[in-house]
Amino acid sequence: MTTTAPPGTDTLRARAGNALRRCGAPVPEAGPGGAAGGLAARTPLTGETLFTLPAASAEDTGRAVEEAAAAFREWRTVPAPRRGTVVKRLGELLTAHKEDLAELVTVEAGKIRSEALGEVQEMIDICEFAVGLSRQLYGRTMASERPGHRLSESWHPLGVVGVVSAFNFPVAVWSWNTAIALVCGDSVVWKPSELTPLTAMACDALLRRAAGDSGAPDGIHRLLLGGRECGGRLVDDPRVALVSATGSVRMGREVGPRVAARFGRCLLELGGNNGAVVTPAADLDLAVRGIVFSAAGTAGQRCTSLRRLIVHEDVADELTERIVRAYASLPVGDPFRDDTLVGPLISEQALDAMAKALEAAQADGGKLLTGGDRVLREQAPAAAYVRPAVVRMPAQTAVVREETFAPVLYVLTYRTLEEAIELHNGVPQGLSSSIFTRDQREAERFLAADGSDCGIANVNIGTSGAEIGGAFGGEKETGGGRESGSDAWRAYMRRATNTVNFSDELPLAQGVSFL
Ligand code: UN1
Repeated sequence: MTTTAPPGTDTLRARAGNALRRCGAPVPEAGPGGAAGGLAARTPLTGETLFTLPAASAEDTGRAVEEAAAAFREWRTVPAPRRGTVVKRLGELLTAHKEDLAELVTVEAGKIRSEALGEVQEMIDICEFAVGLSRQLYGRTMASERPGHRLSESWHPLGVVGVVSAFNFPVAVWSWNTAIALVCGDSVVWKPSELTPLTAMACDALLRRAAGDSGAPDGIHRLLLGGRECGGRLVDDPRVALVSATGSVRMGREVGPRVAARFGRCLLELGGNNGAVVTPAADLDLAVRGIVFSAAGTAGQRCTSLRRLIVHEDVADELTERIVRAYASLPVGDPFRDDTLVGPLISEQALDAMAKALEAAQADGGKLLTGGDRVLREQAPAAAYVRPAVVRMPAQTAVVREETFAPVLYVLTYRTLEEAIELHNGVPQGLSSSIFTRDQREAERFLAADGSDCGIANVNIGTSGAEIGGAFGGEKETGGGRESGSDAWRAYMRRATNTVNFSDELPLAQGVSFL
């Protein structure tokens, strides 16, 4: 099992600086320290600080929202297909700067190259989707019950969209929201994770350029770099019509009621605790590959990461053994190397959370089959490299029902499919799920109304790696929001129902007579 040390912080700083420069973003002041209240841009590759950035003040936040609100008043009257040209240009710029953005994603979020490039591809894909959508923001025409009347609905731009995004998809989730919001006629104020300000600066620079090239008002996008207070100001600002927030359930519990209290709209994409059922009819070769990618890929730091494996007892030993063997050959370390498959965790806190979960699982009778050990401690003492873990559990105990944002895969066994579905749904979160089987009845049973209770339910693929064409999001504590494809755009617009009377009479609905 190989481990490779990351490049040094100076090299990473130079790489990030060059990528920012090529994207047309300002290159911040180098080094640690910095002004009090400043934001440290750090890299999980070494755990050290690359740059120090000024954090947005309360006035900066107010100004950003004001400018976005002013731009919205103009932008909403631009025909949607013309709004699409900004997103088309953004997609071209993202394509031209794919390598640069991927470089920043690796430096800042620690993703391996292939996944970092995949994340930027996801941005390009959503831009293409949104451009097509800019000509398809369809409303319905309904049959009016009254003669000489026409009943229809129109979709109008909503207002300023506040996007609060997480570190693990530092750019793709922004693009899902922004590409769609822009064609819908909204303006965007973005508060990225304070762990990933550099990727955000690069995206903001590229979007500014796209807006300039397409003649769109500059205020359609504003970036706010800051911490919790900054996000809080966005959440409470009555000029922000929609708050689209990705993060923990704890964050969502706070954001949801605060936005609701001012009758704003919320789109929440919170925790996942995703499960996969493997039946005796599964193709185990395929299942092993799907499971290892979903559970250990991205170092278990996707909200769609696989955390619970629910295996039929007849195949549990064989499958577990094969997974443990596959884990043994996973190279952990420098995410820039083509042969690395597992990069660092985002922080030492994530490592602590993982260690605590493993401890709790073992106290509950779980057997740690592989992983959990910290590596590269000498080469990168401030970083958090760890081998992905697999734990065989006797039951779905409290720790299994919690989301630990780290590569821990719990293995549970079942006897009947009913039991498997019950175990699967027996957690508070409801984002993604899958079943591995070649038996169509089992697959359909899992997808039926009383099957998986998640927003995403897959067959013969893992829980992660969704395409942008579908609506993305989940139920229960995941928050109920839907982003990205399908008709998720509706959350970014307001619907007006229009009744037009083109007759000389005034018949009232429901047969009411008056005057
Ligand atoms: C997230 O982890 O917040 O389905 C988003 C996936 C990616 C998106 C994940 N397309 O894994």
